[in-house]
Amino acid sequence: MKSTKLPYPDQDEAAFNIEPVEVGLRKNRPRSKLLAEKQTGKRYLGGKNMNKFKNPVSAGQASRLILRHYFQALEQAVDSDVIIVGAGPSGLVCAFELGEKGYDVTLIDRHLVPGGGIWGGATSFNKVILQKDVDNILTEFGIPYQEDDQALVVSALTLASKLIFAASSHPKVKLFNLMTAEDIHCTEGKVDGVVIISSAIEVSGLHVDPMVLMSKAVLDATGHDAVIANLYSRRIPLQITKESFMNPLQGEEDVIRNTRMIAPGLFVAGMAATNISGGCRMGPIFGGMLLSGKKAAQLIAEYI
Ligand code: 48H
Repeated sequence: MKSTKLPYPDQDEAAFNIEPVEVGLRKNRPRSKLLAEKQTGKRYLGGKNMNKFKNPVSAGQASRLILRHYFQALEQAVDSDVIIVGAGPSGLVCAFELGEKGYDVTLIDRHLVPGGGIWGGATSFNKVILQKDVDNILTEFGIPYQEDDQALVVSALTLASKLIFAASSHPKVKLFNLMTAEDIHCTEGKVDGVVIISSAIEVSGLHVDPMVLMSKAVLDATGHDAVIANLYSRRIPLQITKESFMNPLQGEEDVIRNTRMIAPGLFVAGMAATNISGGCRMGPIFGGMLLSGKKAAQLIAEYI
């Protein structure tokens, strides 16, 4: 094997990975690293010092920081402008849009991984289809797409992760996963809060009391189950018509039309809107979900 003199005192072969490197392209890499890469034709990852942290974090420090920051966020969520229940496509888009408008948004989802029904595409084939009309929304969220046969094709994984990233990293949005909405708070007929419980407690069936987050408006974006709308209707009956047959051409327009306020302070979007107003199903076509989230944000902003 050809021996090469490397420019670092603590150099060792293990510091180089096996991928060939296009030397000279990474202009802002230090000259000495570039030289090392040029000599070996491999990416320089660092010397023996890689085995040590300059700023180690202890277990106690990690626990303290997690508790401090999580409960700081949860305490702020006790009073927010809008609570969105369900972080599927419609809820995520609505949360981001309201955050962009300057509202304090609390977004909760009962599952470990938000994203709702996006991840699996259609029957686990992880692509989703959108109308060309929503190319500007995909661009807004930095989601790459391919145009084919007069429609847009997107990776379900990219769509889910980009929407989650946009909402969860927005400074005005607080996203809590593993948090279940089990009831609603109502004052003089107006919905103004959500009763929450840790999903772990809900799943375990333990007898533990929940607590309440308050807001000026609540969005039911819980998908097919329309959980919040049904909780309301159990006390003050709404005229609820379950979703109709699969018909994407109609269903995609139904979901936008049915995105609305259904009781004072209570809004519906996405499949929840379809599932209380008798709209058609639409399968793996997602343009309507994104537009429903946008419309909900606009209606809620006008209301509060
Ligand atoms: C907290 C809850 C609770 C609760 C549920 O189903 P989703 O993806 O919702 P939408 O409406 O934004 O998108 C629908 C779309 O994914 C879909 O299913 C389509 C297009 N189907 C077409 C067809 O023909 O079937 O997400 C809802 C989210 C989920 O992440 C749930 O975990 C969450 O709501 N959720 N969160 N408390 N009680 N119930």
